[in-house]
Parts: sequence; structure tokens; C-alpha cells
Amino acid sequence: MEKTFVMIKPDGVKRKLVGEVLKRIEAKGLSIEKISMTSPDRRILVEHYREHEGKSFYNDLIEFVSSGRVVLLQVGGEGSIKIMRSLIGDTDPVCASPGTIRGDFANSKTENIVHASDSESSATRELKLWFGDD
Ligand code: FUP
Repeated sequence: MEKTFVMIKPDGVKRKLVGEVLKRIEAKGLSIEKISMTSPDRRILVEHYREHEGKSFYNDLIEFVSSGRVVLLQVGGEGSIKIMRSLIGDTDPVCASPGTIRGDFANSKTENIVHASDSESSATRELKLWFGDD
């Protein structure tokens, strides 16, 4: 079954939206296969966000995601990568539709509650980075 990586970012944890995000994932029929909480250090975030290095928002992004605890998830189910992307909504809060997680709760491009892998190759890479080979 297809697997994807999801992270509830520090703003989602601080705003007590963990249950809300998990509820939406499960209500859609996807499975929470792994779950843990951590305070990510810069090293792992630099690797996670390597494709964004040098962009104008990069430093603020790393600073923000390393600012508190995050919830790491392996989510499984048929079509889980695309389904999670549609559940989270657009990166830009102006474009994120109501009914999506970002559309309902985010008001910033950087502090946008949740991350979900955007392709099969990033899902494989990110699951290995955050959960290792287990
Ligand atoms: P997404 O896959 O929807 O999370 O969005 P991107 O891969 O385009 O961006 C990765 C992260 O960079 C987003 F979670 C938030 C951050 N970002 C900004 O802070 N500012 C921007 O203008 C674009 C992205």
C-alpha cells in the first residue's frame, strides 16, 4: 500500500490541532501507520528542505520548524500521497480552499500547520530521513 510522510509543524502542535489533523486523515480512510513527536534539529531540517536552499524564505522556514515540537507520521493507503496533498490544500493561504487543513487553519505561507510529501520519490526519501529503515 502506498505510504507518505506527513509532519504536523510547531504551529499545529501549539494551536492544539494535532487531533484535528489526525481526525481528518482517518476520516478520509487513510491509516496512521507510524507516529512520533520530536523537536527537530537544524541538521535534519536542512536535509528535509534541501530543495529550497537559497530561496528567500529558507532561513525563516528552518528557524520556524525548529522552534518547537512536531508530530511525524507515516500515512498509508491507496493514493495516499495525492490524497494527503488534497487534504492539506495549497501552500498559499490565500489560495487554500475552505475544507482543507490549510484553508481552514493557516494564514501564512510559512506557518501552515502541516507538511505532506509531494511525490513518490519525496515520500520515500522523507520517510527514510525521519523514520530510518525500520
Ligand atoms: P508545500 O509542499 O505545499 O509545503 O510547499 P513548498 O514545497 O512550495 O514549500 C515548502 C515549505 O516552504 C512550505 F511548507 C512553507 C515554505 N514556504 C514559505 O515559507 N514561503 C513561500 O513563499 C513558499 C514556501
